[in-house]
Amino acid sequence: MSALIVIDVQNDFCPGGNLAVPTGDAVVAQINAMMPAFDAVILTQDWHPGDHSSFASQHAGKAPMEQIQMPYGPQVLWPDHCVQGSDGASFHPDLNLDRADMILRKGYRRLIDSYSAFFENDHTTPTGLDGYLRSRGIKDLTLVGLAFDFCVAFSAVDAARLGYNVTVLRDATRAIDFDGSARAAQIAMQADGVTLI
Ligand code: VGL
Ligand code: ZN
Repeated sequence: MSALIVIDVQNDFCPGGNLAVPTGDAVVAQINAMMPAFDAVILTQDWHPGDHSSFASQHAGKAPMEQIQMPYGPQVLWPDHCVQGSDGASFHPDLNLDRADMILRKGYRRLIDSYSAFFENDHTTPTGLDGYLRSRGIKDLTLVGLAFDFCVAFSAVDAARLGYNVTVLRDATRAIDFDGSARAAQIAMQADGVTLI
C-alpha cells in the first residue's frame, strides 16, 4: 500500500506568504496530477498558535532566521507563519483537497515546533501519523511539498528510520535554502536511505 504525503502546501509557504519558499506554488499542479496513482493521500498542515515559540516575534531582540537553544535542541526562529485559522495557514487554493484521506496538523503546541510529520522537534513526541499508516498497512511513502530542506526532509528521515520505504520527488518540492540547508537536507536524507528522484 502506498501513500502520497503532501507536506505543508500552504499560502504562507507560497509567493506572497509570510515564509515564502521561492516558486513554492509551482508544485501544486504536479502534486494534484500525482494523487490518483496512490492508495492514500495525506496532507500535512503547519498549524501554529499566534504566540508560537518558533516565531522570532516571541523572543525579545531576536530576528527571523536567527537560531536559539530550546530545551529540545537548536531552533531556527521564523517569521510568524501558518497561524491557526489564518489565510496563510490555508492550503494553496489550487491544491486538490478532495482526494485527501487525512489532513494532519502539526506545530500546535506553543512550546515546541514540529517540522516532521511523524515527531515534534524533540524527536520523541509522536504526531500519530505512524500509527495511522501502520494500521492501514501502508509501507511505501512518496513525499512532496514544502519546504524540501525543513518539513519534507525531517519527515523523510523520520519515516525512513521508522522503516518505511521513502521516496522524495525533488521536482515536486521547493527549498528555503538558508545557510546551506538544502544541501544538508539532501545529505541527511541519503544517509538514512531515502530515495531522491
Ligand atoms: C516549515 C519552517 C517552519 C516547513 C514549517 O513546512 O518546511 N519550515 N515551519
Ligand atoms: Zn512552522
